[in-house]
Amino acid sequence: IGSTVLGYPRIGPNRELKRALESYWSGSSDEAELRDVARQLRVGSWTVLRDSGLDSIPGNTFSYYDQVLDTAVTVGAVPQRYRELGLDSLDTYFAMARGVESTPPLEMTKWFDTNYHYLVPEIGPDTTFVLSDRTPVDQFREAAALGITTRPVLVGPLTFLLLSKSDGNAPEAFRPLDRIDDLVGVYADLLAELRRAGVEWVQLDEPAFAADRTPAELEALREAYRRLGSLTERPKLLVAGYFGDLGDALGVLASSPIDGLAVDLVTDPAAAISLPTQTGMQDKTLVAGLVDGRNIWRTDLDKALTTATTLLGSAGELAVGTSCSLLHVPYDVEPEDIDPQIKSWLAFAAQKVHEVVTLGKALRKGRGAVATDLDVARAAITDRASADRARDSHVRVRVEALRPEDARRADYPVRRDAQATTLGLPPLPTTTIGSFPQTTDVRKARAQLRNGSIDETIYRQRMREEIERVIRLQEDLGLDVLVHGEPERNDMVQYFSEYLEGFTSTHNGWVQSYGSRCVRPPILFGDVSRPRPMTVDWATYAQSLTSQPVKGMLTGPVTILAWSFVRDDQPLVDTAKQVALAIRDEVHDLETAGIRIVQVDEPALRELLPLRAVQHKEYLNWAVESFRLATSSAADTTQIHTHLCYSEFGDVIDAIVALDADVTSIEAARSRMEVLDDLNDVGYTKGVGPGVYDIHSPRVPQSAEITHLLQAALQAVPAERLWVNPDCGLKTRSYAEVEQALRNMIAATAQTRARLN
Ligand code: THG
Ligand code: ZN
Repeated sequence: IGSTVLGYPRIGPNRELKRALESYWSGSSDEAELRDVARQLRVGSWTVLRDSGLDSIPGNTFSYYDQVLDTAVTVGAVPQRYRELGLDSLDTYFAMARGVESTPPLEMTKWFDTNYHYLVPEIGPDTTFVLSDRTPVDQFREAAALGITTRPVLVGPLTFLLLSKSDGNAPEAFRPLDRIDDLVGVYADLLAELRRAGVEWVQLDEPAFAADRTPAELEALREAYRRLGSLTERPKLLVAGYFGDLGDALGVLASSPIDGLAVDLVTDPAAAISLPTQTGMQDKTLVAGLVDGRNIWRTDLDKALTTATTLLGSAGELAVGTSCSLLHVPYDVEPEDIDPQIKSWLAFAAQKVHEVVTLGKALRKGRGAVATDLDVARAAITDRASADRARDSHVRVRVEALRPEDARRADYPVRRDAQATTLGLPPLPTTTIGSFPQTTDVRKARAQLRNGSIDETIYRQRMREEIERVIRLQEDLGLDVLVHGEPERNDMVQYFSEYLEGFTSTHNGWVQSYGSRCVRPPILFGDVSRPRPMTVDWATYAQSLTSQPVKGMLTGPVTILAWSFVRDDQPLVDTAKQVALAIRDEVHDLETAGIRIVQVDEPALRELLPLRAVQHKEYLNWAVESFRLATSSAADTTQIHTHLCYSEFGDVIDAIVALDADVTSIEAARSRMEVLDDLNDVGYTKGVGPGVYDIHSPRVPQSAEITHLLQAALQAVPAERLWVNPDCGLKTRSYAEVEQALRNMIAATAQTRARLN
């Protein structure tokens, strides 16, 4: 294998796939046009990887939506409700991904602790596993026809089942993993077909073993690879475990009859020490994942080579690679117009491929063969390590001086009484989460500001007009706590990063989040501070228009970190404190400007939770502490809200209590208020706004439904503590839906209040 990468981005260097998909979905183009764009993207990636000099090129890394969904289709795990739609294969696939009028899509959730989302396969006792799609074979042939040999990448059978959920018909005790024997049979068929097509190596991704696994799951891993390894007709098997320490799975895989093992030495550097002691590696290829596939910093090639050298002799053959697929980084830093010094510290996918090639050559031919590349890399690493601009002594002094009491507010009853007096809200106060629909006018103004056809003054005027409209609408609807609607923000993390020192951003650094949706994570390169207020003008303008309280809207430190490329030269906890202080300054300025309620959102609180339970406590401690640091300067009379979404809260429920916000709004409509019982169980006694309708659906809830939910909520929470709000921001909805839904929400609240008396 020599040198390789475990995967490559697929959305297109200029998001060609996004455009082609959205055009196909809207009916503006046909299947042939979409397939043509897809083929060009594959050819483009293979060509780039071949020309870069990699020894082994990953194949089957293209996907129209998601690689887990692709795997489900390949093995025949298409639930009956999608088959019944009678659509052709591509549209059945998109129905599973996006839903159709009559049938909602598969559930979507986070791919481990990344910002990528996969579709959750549904597996039951009756799922018929059968090789149903030959895309991996076809794509191998497509590349081969161009003279390019690829190594097809598949989601491994264990990871596939461990990420699946039981389908609706499965008995309580059923686990998708119960079906491993049948599934391995289909993988055996696929491997045989790949072999017959001429495939030499396949890569089976098993990142599920970087998380805690039971002995039974490890046994299933051993048995599956014993079976696959024993097949007579198969390519060589490279199993890739990444995103962390493989624990006991490392030994299981090392002793399995597979041909290669890829390990992530970036998240688990200690594996470099344990690998040489593993029995079974002597007849295998070890792919040392030394180049970070998830972050955008240049690799310290000297250090990587030193690690690689210690591994020489610990395996039958040593190769170098990325820690994981490059799906999680943008394509190319070259065209970016980033400050040249910072740019010299960065490596996106194309640059990382070059790093891997350089490391491979250095190992094979000696450092002298790549002396220039090593010199350039060394200079950049040294420059970054000593760069003044990455350090701000004011920030450091301020962090050093922090005392525990800086992250503590007065006791809740004191705050509650003070806030009751200043705010004078009715029982069951109504509010929204913060954003209102982004109209075409608002988007247009932002685009015009970017391309210079309007100036800052006109832009701000347009935003003010929008804010005034949103305030009047909320007054008309009769909401109690108003918001300015956030017309000035596209992505909240992007918005804040543009104001903060220590961040830079890209023009085209898109990373796939799910399907055709992408994010452009800001790059956090240095000490963080807030030179000037970020939201105060908008919030105070909104407040000047109304006598109702207007909530200030901020994003919390954990979420800012989770959705940025963070520095790797200091612990995340140190960066979190700096970001927390910047938010703290903003909370203070909002308060001084007369804003009486400030919401600090932490939708990504669950997302950064480590894959291993032993690390949860340490993470949750600093995550909670940074939120409290951001919010604890607030006066007793200032009400702090937070909002959480996108997740199951079970693992972080104690942390929600520890955040010590005065009011927490939380996704709940779909789970029928169960989260309130969970909060009671852990002793939560503050304000809570369980979302009373699901904003992710275009469906407008009737007021009777909301009344029902409020009645259910009142079983768990007394009226003094209960807030009424949708379950997330309204940015992605239309005004027609939002107005009607909020009217119904207000009507339901009025009815419920009347019954209280
Ligand atoms: N911001 C960031 N990360 C996130 C979210 C976010 N990660 C988790 C979750 N939310 C992911 N969800 C989305 C939802 C919508 C889009 C992206 C991620 C989206 N993106 C636009 C697109 O692809 O067309 C581009 C947006 C832009 O122009 O900036 O719609 O909210 N950071
Ligand atoms: Zn939300």
